[in-house]
Amino acid sequence: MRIDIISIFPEFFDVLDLSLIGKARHKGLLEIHVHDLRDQTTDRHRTVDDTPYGGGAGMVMKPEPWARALEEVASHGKHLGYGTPHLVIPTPSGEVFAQPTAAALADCEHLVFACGRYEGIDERVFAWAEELFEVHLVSLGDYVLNGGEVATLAMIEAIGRLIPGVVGNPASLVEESHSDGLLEYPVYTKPATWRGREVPEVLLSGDHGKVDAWRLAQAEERTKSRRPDLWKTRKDLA
Ligand code: 6GU
Repeated sequence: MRIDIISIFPEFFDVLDLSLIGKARHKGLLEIHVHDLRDQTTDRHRTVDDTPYGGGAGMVMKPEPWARALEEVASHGKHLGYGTPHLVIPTPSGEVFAQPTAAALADCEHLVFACGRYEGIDERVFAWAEELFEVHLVSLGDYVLNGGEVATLAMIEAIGRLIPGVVGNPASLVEESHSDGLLEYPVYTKPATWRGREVPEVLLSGDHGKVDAWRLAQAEERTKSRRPDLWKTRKDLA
């Protein structure tokens, strides 16, 4: 997979050299390129924002630097032989990003992340971009970040770990929270008694059938109490 990231803070993405994602890049499973939006400006101050039409607080990102940056990455991807690129625009007014979103994006050959700042990007850019990309406006949840950079890092981690070969043991992808609409069951390691607290007896029994049943019951109990929204969806589907 190839990922292009466009941002006015390219240094934000230095952390993508670390850990599993860093290793995946090293192994050639994942290619990530970061672009400075300001390289697409033509004025002396490298201006990317301007005041909003209609008035109001804050600034809006100008459309032209975005169009140039997006054209450049789309045309480069096409030149390299990738299929239609998918453009992900992190925004609190997007659709909520969840595990199925990560799984769908993990199947794409070419992803582009457009990190907005300030009050957002001129709305006309989104419809314009539909001519070159499949466009996804995506939110991490109901809270506000200062820009798309941190959201992009979170999404790249969620997507990247689903690419075959990135996570060492593929079985760990199957058992974790959200892979089946349930939160993950509680886990324990040695010692069996720690500061007066015991590991649940069933986990020491060696009876795999009983262990599986206990884990499922724990996952269900947890989902019911911590995430009644997920629990309801699961019951409605059943
Ligand atoms: Cl994707 N972007 C921003 N700026 N804020 C957010 C978000 C995204 N998701 C939740 N809050």
